[in-house]
Amino acid sequence: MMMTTTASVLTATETQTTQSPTMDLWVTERFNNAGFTFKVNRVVHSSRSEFQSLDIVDTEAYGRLMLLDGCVMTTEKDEFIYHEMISHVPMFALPTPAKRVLVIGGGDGGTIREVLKHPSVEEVVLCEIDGDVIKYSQQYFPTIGCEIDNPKVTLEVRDGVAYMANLAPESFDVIMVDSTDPIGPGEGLFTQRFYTDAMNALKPEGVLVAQTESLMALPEGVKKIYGVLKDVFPYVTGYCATVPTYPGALWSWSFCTKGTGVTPFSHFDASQVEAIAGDCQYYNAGVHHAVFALPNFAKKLIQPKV
Ligand code: SPD
Repeated sequence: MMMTTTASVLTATETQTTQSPTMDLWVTERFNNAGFTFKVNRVVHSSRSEFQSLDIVDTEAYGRLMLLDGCVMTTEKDEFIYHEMISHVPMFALPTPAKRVLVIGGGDGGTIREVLKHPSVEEVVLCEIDGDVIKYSQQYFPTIGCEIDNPKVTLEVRDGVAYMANLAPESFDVIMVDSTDPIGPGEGLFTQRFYTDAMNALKPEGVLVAQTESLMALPEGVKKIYGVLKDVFPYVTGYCATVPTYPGALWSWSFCTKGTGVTPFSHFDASQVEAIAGDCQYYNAGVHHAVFALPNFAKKLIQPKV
């Protein structure tokens, strides 16, 4: 997939824990020949795991921010948009409330935090390849990693591709692929093999959602991802919302089912949303409908198969 990004701007040797008042420190995510720069007040953590570099900084504008291999993964200020979108949209589309949910990636814990707002959930499996992401999110992002120790959570610290390949058929009501970008450790999570296994692991009336990248910064990548999804799933559409700190800001997620009549709206009941509305900063019944109204250029990239 054609994409260029950069290694973390902050390396271990440059790491500082206190900043002199005269020092002007900024971090930039460079993505496909454009960049988003944040003023850094403090470098909180900088390390390299078996899989990737992991940097945590306190920024002036977006609060605490986590970068993996130099790419922004989450910020305290806008994480709610991404995490509410990837979780509540599929959860409220189901014909019957979800009991078993699988999150692939998502080691920061934001997605499972949202999933656990649904009282029907008996178990959520969090399958994250990099244990350091889990560890440092719990340590440094208490409002995001807050549910990782919830007794309903089963942690699988391993490769999501291999995990998916070994699941029993029809194991989960919802599968959420909360991956990094399609380079590095996340690459396998964008393949036909992975999605074929995921379809097998999904219950007949289940929903799979995946983060499908930036409509503005990676249009050809988006097109390619949807091509793969449509080769596997009988029903594929997409939705989008603005995540200010992600490249190009206009972010997309897929909504895939086994073609058993479950669509984003077929079983949607706005009155059910009310039950958790007070706990959400972004998602509500109106948003559920609005996000599927794709701009024309996005429709061309996604070309829903419905
Ligand atoms: N370019 C950033 C894409 C990251 C998507 N996943 C973020 C993980 C947050 N739980």
